[in-house]
Amino acid sequence: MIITDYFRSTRDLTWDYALQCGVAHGTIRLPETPDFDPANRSHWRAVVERFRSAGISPLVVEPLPNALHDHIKLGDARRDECIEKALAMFPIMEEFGVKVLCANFMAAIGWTRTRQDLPDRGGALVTGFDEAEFRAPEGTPEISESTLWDNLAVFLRAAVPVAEKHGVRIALHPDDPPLPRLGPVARILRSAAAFERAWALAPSPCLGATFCQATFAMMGEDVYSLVPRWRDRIFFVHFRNARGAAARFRETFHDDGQLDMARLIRLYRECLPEGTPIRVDHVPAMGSADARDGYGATGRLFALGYLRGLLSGTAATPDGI
Ligand SMILES: [Mn+2]
Repeated sequence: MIITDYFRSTRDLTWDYALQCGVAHGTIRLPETPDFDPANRSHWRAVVERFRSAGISPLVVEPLPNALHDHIKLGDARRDECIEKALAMFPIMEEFGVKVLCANFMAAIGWTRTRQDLPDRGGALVTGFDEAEFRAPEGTPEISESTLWDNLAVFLRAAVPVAEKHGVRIALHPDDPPLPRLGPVARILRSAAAFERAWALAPSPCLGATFCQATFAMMGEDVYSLVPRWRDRIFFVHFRNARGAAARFRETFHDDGQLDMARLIRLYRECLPEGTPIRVDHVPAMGSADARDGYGATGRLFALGYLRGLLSGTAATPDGI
């Protein structure tokens, strides 16, 4: 496995913390500002060089920039121009050695929590979701399941052949929470069977999954049997723990949820290629200054150390990761 961390594209404290934890590879979020064109090679070069000069090699892009993907997911009037721009990213990713695109297909409402202040051990705070408390934002459009499947098919049939030509792998991220709908919006990537249906839309060795392990667990899937079954499909791992089920769950410290994290790491070691990128996901807020959205800088330190410890404890060689 290759440890990455999730980085915004301009340097902040998380870059320093990750470097201090020995992270040398990045899952990067591209700038979502009007002056950044994801189809422009020199715009990419500036971002990639900023990372490389800090000692971080970008390996994964997450997500597909929302300015493009929102239109693709909704299938609106701007869909085709946005797909063209998305396709133009693949040769650029190839040139810069960015091997994986992590893309979700949650339309209108992205990953969602109803609470960011659930007390956890020692006064740490975690996020949680309870369907009974969820209210869709005013003006959220109505989107049906069949429309979403159609829109996903249009995207994948256009994108997958181009990604394959350039050696880029598209790793679909599950819907979080993995419910049939959130208010007026249907959700489709909410079971293992749905992933297999999605892959059949554009069959290719370059189309697979981001194994956001706790999301699959909240679906009620047996994550321990999915890893060997999807050994050729898991291109990227989100290392995350939680307690509950799709309609009501909470995040936890990485050592404290319902998933057997050591067993999962052993399975990744056994089943996945050595260079598979992994990153920690959704951490508790530790200390009053830490962000409460699951992406706090301090909370990541424990998660990163825990991940590195498990990887070191299962390494083929004492110094390997
Ligand atoms: Mn995830």
